[in-house]
Amino acid sequence: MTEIRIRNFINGQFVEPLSAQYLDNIEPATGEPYSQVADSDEHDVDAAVAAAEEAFGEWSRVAANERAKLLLRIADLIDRDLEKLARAESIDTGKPITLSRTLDIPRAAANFRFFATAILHVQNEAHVTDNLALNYTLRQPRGIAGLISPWNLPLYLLSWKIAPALACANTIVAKPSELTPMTAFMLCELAHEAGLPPGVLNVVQGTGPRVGAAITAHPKINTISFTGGTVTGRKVAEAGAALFKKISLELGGKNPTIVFADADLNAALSGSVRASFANQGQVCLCGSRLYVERAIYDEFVHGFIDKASKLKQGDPLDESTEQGAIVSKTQLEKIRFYVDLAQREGGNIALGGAAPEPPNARCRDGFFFQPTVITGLPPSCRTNSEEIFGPVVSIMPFESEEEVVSYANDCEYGLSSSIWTQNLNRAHRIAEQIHAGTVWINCWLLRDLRVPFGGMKQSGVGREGGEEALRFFTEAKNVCIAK
Ligand code: TXE
Repeated sequence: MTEIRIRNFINGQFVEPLSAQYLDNIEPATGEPYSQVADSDEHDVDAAVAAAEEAFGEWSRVAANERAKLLLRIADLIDRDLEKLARAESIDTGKPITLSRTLDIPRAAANFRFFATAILHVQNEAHVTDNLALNYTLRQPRGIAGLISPWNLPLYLLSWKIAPALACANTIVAKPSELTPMTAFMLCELAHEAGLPPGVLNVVQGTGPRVGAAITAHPKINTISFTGGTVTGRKVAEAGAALFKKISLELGGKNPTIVFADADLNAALSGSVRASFANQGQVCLCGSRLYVERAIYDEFVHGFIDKASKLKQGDPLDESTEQGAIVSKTQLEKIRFYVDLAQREGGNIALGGAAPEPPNARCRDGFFFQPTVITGLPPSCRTNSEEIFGPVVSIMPFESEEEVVSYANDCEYGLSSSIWTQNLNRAHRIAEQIHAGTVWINCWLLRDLRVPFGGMKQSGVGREGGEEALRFFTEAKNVCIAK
């Protein structure tokens, strides 16, 4: 299998990295390399930028209707290849194939459809300045967009950037995570098959420090959309700021889930177990701090542990698996570190806390970790403040609304939160006070592609989604005509 070589896609062609170097691409479920990924560098980025620059002239003049047709064709091809893509993503990431098939890949197609049609409904503003002038706003493509994405939802998050950038008539130099390069590689084939002109979408594979840093530092790439960790986000922001780039950063989270005693207990249990452990806790929106009102604390913790202990861990390619592998050895070690730290900080491991028995012989060296529940931690400690990004949740009791709001906000992140209560007034009251870009009430991860999406504090800068994305990938120009 390691003869599969994931190459760059530049100017409509698959090409070797100029250095001819490749990295092993490890399958998380087995711990073994299953393909090779181009270990590109700044010279490949230069070649991609040259292609994107050359393509921009014509592409930026293609009618919106034609761009929409191309994006819709890509969406149809993703649907056609759903099974192939889901399997590839499951192998690449370690996530259960059912999750790829039902969530990640269909949503990638939905992203292309959403922005294909959104671009047809854009309105331009006009402002009449008394009897002096008429102003109108032109929204024009910005040029070359640099798109950098992470490993947790590789095709979904990359398409969430590619689709609006193309819809707005930009050209692209994209870099998927070196840990999960396969679906971006497959997407290039589909874009080619759909008839996307050469140079409009370029994908350079490789590591963050070599390819990602070259993209953020490239003077001809004036727009950067990045999703990843906060530490990397800071580097991207610093490099981009020096060149006055327009930057959107979607970073980490340490999201609170708040359960009141008046919640629908069954719904809150199912919702919070899902929020804690979806994709082995490797979703930036996962709830990793769970606050439960004292009156139902014992009953809730009991029910939560019961449900979490029944999640079926297994080979990601097994149809019945609900918890797959952790994306990499490094990430697994990070999770282990935090579980040890939690114990040193006074926490009690109420469930999990270790690697499970390997589910089968194929997976004996895979990166697995049990769903883990920690109780007894003080609200402010490192385990409750730092992003772990794994199947680890800390459950704590609270007494009052005021107290739980202060716990929820006592954090440097502010990406999302979910609140479980039947009291509508309280739900609105709390939603207003929580410092987070998204507040879910009696649900989690319910996404409407039109809503602004992004984080507060160290969870990011800027908003993606719907209108926000169309604004991000265009430059507003005012034309003022004197009367
Ligand atoms: O992510 P990185 P890593 C969090 C999570 C995880 C931690 C580190 O807590 O444990 O981040 O994960 C590219 N210039 N999240 O190291 O490095 C990199 O190649 C430009 C949260 O795997 O942030 C990849 O394509 N780019 C998160 C992308 O940045 C650089 C999802 C993200 O990788 C770069 C992933 C550089 N100097 C991790 N260095 C979320 N919020 O969804 C790396 N990259």
